Amino acid sequence: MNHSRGLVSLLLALVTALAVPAGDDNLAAAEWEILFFDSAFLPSTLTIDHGDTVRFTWVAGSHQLMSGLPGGTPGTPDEPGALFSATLDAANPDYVHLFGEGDVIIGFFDANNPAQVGAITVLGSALTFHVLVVDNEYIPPVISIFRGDTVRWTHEPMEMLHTVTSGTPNGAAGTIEEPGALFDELSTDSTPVFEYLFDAPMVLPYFCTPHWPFGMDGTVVVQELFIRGDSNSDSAVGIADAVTTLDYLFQSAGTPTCLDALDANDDGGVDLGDAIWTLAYLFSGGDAPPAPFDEPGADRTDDTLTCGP
Ligand SMILES: [Cu+2]
Repeated sequence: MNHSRGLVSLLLALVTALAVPAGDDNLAAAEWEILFFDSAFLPSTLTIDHGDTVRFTWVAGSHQLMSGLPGGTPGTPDEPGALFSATLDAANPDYVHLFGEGDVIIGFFDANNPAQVGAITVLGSALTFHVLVVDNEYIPPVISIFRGDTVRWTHEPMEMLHTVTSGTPNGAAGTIEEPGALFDELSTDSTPVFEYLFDAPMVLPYFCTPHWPFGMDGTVVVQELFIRGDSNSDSAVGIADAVTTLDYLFQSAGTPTCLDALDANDDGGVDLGDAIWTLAYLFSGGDAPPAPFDEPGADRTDDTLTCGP
């Protein structure tokens, strides 16, 4: 621990003495652009992730960008200007808005030309994953999701009767592996869809009661949501997180439960650069960790780091 504290002091001296390199934009949340022509937006509809930003850029004409809908109900997100309002003209050539909340559709329009309306669909963090129940198999047999996600098992038409039964055939009573502890559902032509929302991190095996002897089983891996940079999982990012990362890297401390959180710069690995990123963010004006940051969320980028269970 003392060594890590010493290293923190050294790194702090470095990050405050050196100019902090600007963050790689490729690592950050996406930025989208909507162009304002005389009498059209391009594009007028967008689908983005929550945490992304949209830049509304003036090209021609004079515009009054408003969120919501012309005549939208006061007190709702449709109320004109409830979320944002900005003049776009030659003197004010752009306006940038960060869409923090997901699972919403945000309308926008030009108050100078109210016939011009658009919409931005902001995806939330929870997703539904699909598993096909077919021919003595679950396809795909293993899925990795995050807490809050839903899995939907769909019975292939004309298939024989199957089940979607949590646990293992001989799982110990009182454990998550006990047969049917969480669910035990028929998968048939008359009951073709079963959905389950996973609200806790876990590794859950499941099987088909009639066909497990033929290898019909699967696994759902449910990862925990996390805040990037929050190495010690205390729901905030501070100097102790840099220490936790350094302890893990250099002090043979045990492996933290959420390695994804240690990847402060989201480059897919945990190394010294992550501790430096966190210290630079905290003490010398460096970029914040990429999403999920500030609020817990999922990292669905394709790296090998995981967060529990
Ligand atoms: Cu079956």
